[in-house]
Amino acid sequence: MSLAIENSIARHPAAVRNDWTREQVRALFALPFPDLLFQAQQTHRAHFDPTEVQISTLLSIKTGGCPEDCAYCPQAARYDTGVKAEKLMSLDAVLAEARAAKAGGASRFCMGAAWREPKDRDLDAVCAMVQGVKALGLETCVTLGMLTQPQALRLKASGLDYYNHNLDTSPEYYREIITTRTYRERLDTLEHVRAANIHVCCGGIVGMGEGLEDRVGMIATLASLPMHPESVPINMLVQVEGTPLSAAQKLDPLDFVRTIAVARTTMPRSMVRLSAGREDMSEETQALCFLAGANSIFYGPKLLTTPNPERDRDMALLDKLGMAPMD
Ligand code: SAM
Ligand code: DTB
Ligand code: SF4
Repeated sequence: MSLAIENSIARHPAAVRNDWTREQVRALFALPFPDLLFQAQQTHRAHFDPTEVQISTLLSIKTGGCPEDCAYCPQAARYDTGVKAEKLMSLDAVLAEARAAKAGGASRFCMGAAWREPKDRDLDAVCAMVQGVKALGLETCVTLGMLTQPQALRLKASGLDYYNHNLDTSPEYYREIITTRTYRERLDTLEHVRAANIHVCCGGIVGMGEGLEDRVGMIATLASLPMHPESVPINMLVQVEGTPLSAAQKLDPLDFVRTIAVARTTMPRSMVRLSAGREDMSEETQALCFLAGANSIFYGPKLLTTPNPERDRDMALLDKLGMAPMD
């Protein structure tokens, strides 16, 4: 790292900048682990209580049968993964799950649909779900694929707090992962969400066989958006049999921790979410992720289609670490 950058970070560990270059992000990844973690912790503590973790519960409201070719995804119709295509869930069934999530301690309820993009008719139903979940006193989040500007405005009007739409990886590696929609289309959806005044939840996946430079490119792209996403999910690939990435080269857990630390350092005010992949992660790795600045998790025994740790296991881990869910 150049001395100027080092000095500027050291003097202002908490300053929000949207002009991160690849070189600067690369330099953070190259720091000795103790220096990177120290940096990330200073930044984290300037904005957050390091003992608090925001918890969200996920529900797949429309599972499987997706026309897209995302190489990691168990819900793509073209891969034989054993995930059965289902219809959109009913409002009542969704609200019953949301009530259970609230009783379990979640503060945000995230609803995911295996769509390329929502049809307007589907959006009516999702807007009713958002309204209903919000009325239970939960924050609302949905992830439905690409959105037009009018669709984003409709979701906002129904009370949506967050929209999740990931960049997934670097612009260069993206073409190895998805061919049925472009990186530019993803950025366009993010602009529509932002313009509708909905909070942005946007991150990516590591452990897809990408190189360090792709992790650099992904974080540099996120950290140089005009406004940082309020929430940045960092997923470790869940390898699913039948997907093209089922045997991808595994990522060293310490490189996962580094990715979290660089996300925290470059996006100081964002919630950095330790997302998919916790089921196969040791408690020690998860603890390091929290030390590196992760302050949010998905909570409950299922992500969308794959397993996540049981609630009591997570609560026991937080307790052991002297940490607690955020209100
Ligand atoms: N269909 C919508 C879309 O792609 O935007 C919404 C649902 S999609 C399943 C949401 C996100 O889940 C993807 O962008 C991807 O980052 C993440 N994801 C999907 N499969 C995953 C896997 N096997 N491991 C880790 N993350 C995964
Ligand atoms: C995100 O970044 N990770 C979540 C959420 N946003 C929607 C999804 C993870 C999905 C993991 C694979 C599955 O369970 O199907
Ligand atoms: Fe479809 Fe989303 Fe899965 Fe891609 S990530 S195949 S768009 S459900």
